[in-house]
Amino acid sequence: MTRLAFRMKLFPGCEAEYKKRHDAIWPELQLLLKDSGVNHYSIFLDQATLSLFGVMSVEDSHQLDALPHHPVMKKWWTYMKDIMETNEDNSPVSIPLQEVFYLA
Ligand code: RM4
Repeated sequence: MTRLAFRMKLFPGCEAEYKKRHDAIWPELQLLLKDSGVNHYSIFLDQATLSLFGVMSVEDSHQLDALPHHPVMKKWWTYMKDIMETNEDNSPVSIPLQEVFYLA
């Protein structure tokens, strides 16, 4: 099991919409993430900077390699691109974070 964390960026004024879309996350995306070995996935918002901090446990990080190519993931990223910073392929700009402390 590995813990992964990353930072993304929300556009100003999109805080409520971001929360609303995640409260109604598509069941097929939930299933895809679970099937990819993702557990305990949280996204925290820093309201001062609009940074989004994603934190997750994964059984094997290589299981995530196929995710960006999956139609459901691509559809979600396209759906989200109007409210957050994205790359050319619509995936969110995602900066990996280094773990410096963990208390189990
Ligand atoms: C985020 C972003 C991430 C996705 C979560 C569910 O806004 O699109 O890539 O894993 O939603």
